[in-house]
Amino acid sequence: MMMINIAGLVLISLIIWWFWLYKPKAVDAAIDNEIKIVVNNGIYQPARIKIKAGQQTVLQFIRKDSSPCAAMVIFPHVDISEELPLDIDKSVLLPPMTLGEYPFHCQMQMYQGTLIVE
Ligand SMILES: [Cu+2]
Repeated sequence: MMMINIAGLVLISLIIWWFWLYKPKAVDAAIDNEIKIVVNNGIYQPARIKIKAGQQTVLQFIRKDSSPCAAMVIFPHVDISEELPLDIDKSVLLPPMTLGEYPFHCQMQMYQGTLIVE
């Protein structure tokens, strides 16, 4: 009985960690200068991208997922939506942005990413 309770607790903490606490490491565009983002298996890789405030940034998308879900990438805060061709690098130019965190996603928001402007 005790073992079952412990197993349950471990499972619950794992679920909490995965859904609420776990944040993939952010990739720093300021260091790499150009960020390459792979679109595949329902995730942007990387999904958290640091960019510098007040300057233009180029994100290089490469879409590996042939499903129509992955076909567009949308940056709602800067009014950008771009079609991503399959298996071809696609550059997306972001205008200078102010400090903050901005989500980006596909049309149906299955793919989700975050821009961290700092
Ligand atoms: Cu989608």
